Amino acid sequence: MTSAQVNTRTGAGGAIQTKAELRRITEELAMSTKVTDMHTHLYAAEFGELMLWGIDELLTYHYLISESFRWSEGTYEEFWAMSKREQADWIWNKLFIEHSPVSEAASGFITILERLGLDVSSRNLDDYRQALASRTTEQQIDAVMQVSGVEHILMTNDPFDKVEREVWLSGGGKGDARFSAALRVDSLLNDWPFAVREMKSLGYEVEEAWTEGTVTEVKRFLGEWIGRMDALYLAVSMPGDFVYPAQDHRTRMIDDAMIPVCQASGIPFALMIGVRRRVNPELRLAGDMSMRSDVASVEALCRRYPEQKFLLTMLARENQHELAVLARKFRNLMVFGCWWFLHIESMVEEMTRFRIELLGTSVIPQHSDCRVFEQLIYKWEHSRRIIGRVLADKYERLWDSGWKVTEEEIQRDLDDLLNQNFWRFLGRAR
Ligand code: FIX
Ligand code: ZN
Repeated sequence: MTSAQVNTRTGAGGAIQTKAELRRITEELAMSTKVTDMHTHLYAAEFGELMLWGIDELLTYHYLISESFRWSEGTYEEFWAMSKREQADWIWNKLFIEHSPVSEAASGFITILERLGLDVSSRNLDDYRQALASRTTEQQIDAVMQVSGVEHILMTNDPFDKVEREVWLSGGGKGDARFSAALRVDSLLNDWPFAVREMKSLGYEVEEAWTEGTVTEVKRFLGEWIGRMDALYLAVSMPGDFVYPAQDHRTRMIDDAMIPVCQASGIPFALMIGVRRRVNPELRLAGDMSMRSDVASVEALCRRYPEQKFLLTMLARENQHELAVLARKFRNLMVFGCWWFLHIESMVEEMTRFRIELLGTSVIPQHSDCRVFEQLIYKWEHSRRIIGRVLADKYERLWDSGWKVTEEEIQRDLDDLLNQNFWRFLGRAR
């Protein structure tokens, strides 16, 4: 923001006159500051079918699928046999018509409709479908980024996904400067036999035994894909029982291959810890559960590799405070986001509050984890409101003691939280 813009908000001189004005400005800037969304499952338009958007994709979001089944006595097979449009109709009836859409994900859909200028009061799903039908993917990306104030999006990129791999191997994937890649390596750590088969089929000479040759080839695989994607970080999600160090495959993979490659490429390693996959396999993607994790394993990694940066989020509420305390001890640790089941207003409020109380503004308070493009609208709007409120409370406390933050300082702090902390941690300050 330029100082000219700053002055229009506060009047002459840019000084904030009252506590009410301090709160208003903070909350307004929290809503309008541009965001870097550092973990999503969104794609640029050139990824074709992987780029999900529109009413039916929104309604069949896996968060809403699991919520709908709470109201159903039908079989899972019946649901999965339906077309996407039928599934969307079914979910709409269960969560929006037969019951009120008060959950975070359901109310988020209403926020999206409203911000897209659709008549929420009509409750006419076909009208909503119709209204979006004439848009192109590119137009919708532009419109949603504009409405949500999201300026830059990190994708989640998996070379073992056939559709995605073709885009990268044909030289695509980097055509839209608003999107960057993150190399996702879950199966290398969590399903090694599968990863071996996949890497072999791509021409890497690996075997299940942890031989010197395999280590060399895994490093070559990681290095080549980081280069091909210009990946900004290496990422993995881990179950809560991940322990480091241990006499196991994960520790060998991290020590011998992943950390050396991250260091050679100068990129952080992002760990998302605390997911128990498929506790109800019938729900497919919606069947994952949260699980408490071992913060001491993160401590061991940060201590052992002080030159390596770690981006860290955990899924269990019970781990959050300890993780924030750990970030006070290790500057190579950046805590980020309120992940998945924590991305609900009460948890965002609680976590944002104590993270700021423990770490000041040196944290990345949120990422969206969106899978469907328009979700950027609600996920960021709901979180921005909370971040603004928490920050305003803290500035008011300072005001009472005679420390008056200026509008420029508020803008700087919000820019750090929503944008710069990520880029600075990467060593790519913008
Ligand atoms: O592992 C992840 O990146 C998770 O965020 C996803 O697997 C999960 O399905 C999700 O969409 C959570 O928001
Ligand atoms: Zn995710």
